[in-house]
Amino acid sequence: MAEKDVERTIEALLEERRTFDPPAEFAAQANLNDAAVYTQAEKDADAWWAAEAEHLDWFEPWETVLEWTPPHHKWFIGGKLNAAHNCLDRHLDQNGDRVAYHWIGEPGETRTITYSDLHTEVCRLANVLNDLGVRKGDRVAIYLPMIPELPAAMLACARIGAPHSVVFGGFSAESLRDRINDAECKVLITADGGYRRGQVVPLKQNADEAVAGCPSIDHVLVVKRTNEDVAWTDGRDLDYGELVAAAGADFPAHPMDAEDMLYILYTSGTTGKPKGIVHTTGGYMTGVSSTHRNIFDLKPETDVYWCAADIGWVTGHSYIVYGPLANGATSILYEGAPDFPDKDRWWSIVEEYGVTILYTAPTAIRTFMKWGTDYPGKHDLSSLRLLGTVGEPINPEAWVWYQEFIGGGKTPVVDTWWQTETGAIMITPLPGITKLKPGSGTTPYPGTFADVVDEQGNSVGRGGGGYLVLKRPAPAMFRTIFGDDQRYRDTYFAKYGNETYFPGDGAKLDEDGYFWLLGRVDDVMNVAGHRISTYEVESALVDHKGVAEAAVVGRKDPREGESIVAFVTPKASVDGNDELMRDLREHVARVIGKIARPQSIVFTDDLPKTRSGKIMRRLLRDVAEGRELGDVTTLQNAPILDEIRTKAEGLTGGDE
Ligand code: 6R9
Repeated sequence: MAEKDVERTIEALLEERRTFDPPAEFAAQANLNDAAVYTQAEKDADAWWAAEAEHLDWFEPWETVLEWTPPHHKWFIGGKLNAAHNCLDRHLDQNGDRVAYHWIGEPGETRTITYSDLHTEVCRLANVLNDLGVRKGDRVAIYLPMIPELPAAMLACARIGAPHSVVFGGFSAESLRDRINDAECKVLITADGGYRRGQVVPLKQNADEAVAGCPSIDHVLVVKRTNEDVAWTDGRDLDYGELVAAAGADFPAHPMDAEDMLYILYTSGTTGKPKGIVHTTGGYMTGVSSTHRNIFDLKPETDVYWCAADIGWVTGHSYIVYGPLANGATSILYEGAPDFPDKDRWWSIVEEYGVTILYTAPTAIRTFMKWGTDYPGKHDLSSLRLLGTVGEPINPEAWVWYQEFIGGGKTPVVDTWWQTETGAIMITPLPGITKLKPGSGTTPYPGTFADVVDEQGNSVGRGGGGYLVLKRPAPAMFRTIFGDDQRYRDTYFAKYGNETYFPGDGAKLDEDGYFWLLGRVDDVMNVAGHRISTYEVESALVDHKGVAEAAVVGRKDPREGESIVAFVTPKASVDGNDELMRDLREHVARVIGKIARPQSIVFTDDLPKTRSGKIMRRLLRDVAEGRELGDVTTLQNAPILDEIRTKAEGLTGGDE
């Protein structure tokens, strides 16, 4: 097949047939509905961000919006504010009784937490931490399940000016220890345990194991969540509930410099030790509150907003805690798994609480597709008016399914591209303005400058593909890697120079200038000299009616460079047999071209995923090439790999 044909057919897939204009009714009431916002922000990005920053409460105004000394950047120089004050105190006069979180525990209990309740809890906890010697600049580790004490702990730290380092509750003792030691945290806030799929996760036990190797930790504050017996080290371990109940309910929010550190969040690189991503206060709060208000079209008086991520990830930091609280939103906070006690748990929550905005990840959507439409079908989901997705490229089929079966065929779906490093959403539709194309993150958020470039850094232009870059800093972007600025420079700025941030993702620009995010560049395959992204082949597979989820990797092939191996999860009622295999190969040949046809297909009930739900193609590549598996510590479902490996055994011998 000629190269041009390949390009054309791949583009044909990418130029998804369907487009969706903003529904007129939605646009009429949207927070942003005039496309002039894009041109204005492009002309004067500093003015745009300054206007967005004005939505926050500042103790002292800033003098300079942006000071850019590439690769570093500082925002709102001279300004003073406090993140906890912005999330809590400023709402109290008017809206102290508004619900901040409807909390739902996995076993079924609930708690309603108003802004004023949360404020009191945070002030008391700040007093407890202060009594333990935590001062501005000291780091505090947080290792908690999805309970209200988690946002409270983050905000108590923010109130003092002590950067927090939240470690996801699903991480092991070893991961926790490495992260505590890297940031030299003084105090750890954890719980006896948490609930997941009806089981107790032994957080305190992990914490004990970790802290045994953490010389910087003076105290461990323990929330009693499960009330099971746990080991106790007198003097070091303290009962969170007892201390908070006894503490004073006043604690002034410390005025922080706009550039003071708000938190560190570790993200695992593909290799090496995790990177401590550093976020500061003024720019971060501006970015998350602006994007949350505009992209989710938040109406704080009436919306019930649910970001179903875990707070342990950046999505939870920005869009469960800081963004929504800064905007005075009412959120759902759900502790557990989507299939406990049954596979309709989320939909029963949406129905019961009248959720209006739902933000989740493609991996969850594809799982719901696999389970079938009966589960959402049992519930009234008509309260939903806007859906969002983040974390991975969303296949057009999954996007359309989401809109159809969850959004009732009427809601806009915002596909939001961003990273732990960027702090806030960077490429996204604005639901009252943007014409949507399923599978495309559409265009950069106002005040954000992105492009797609080739290996040398030249713009590929409309219709081309290459590497995604950001050409100008945005306020919520990270400032450095904790304790390792050289790694900051090497990882993100070595490729294209100090002025151009390289996120590590591949992308295409279509004829309308829409961005199609293709995932990590490490995942791009080279088939007979053609660069084909795993996303494109996966989308073609998921486009088949029998398929719920697919992961595609390239396997070294002496003849073709790489040959394509697909790992496919059929929908619940579908058999993964030879006929389906033949069908799928033909289907891919038809939608993309013969060149993209998988040489081998392995059917599997599940795919290896990180704990935040991203498919780990690197491990599937190891399986496909019959190698020993690489680092599996961030894997959520390790047993599935053995199963896949057994099924894939025949593969390594070469051709079919
Ligand atoms: C927020 C978050 C970042 C990586 C990013 C990219 C992938 C995220 C995406 C997306 C395509 C989207 N990613 N959103 N790819 N479309 N809408 O996920 O942060 O965990 O740091 O991951 O996730 O590859 O580079 P993080």
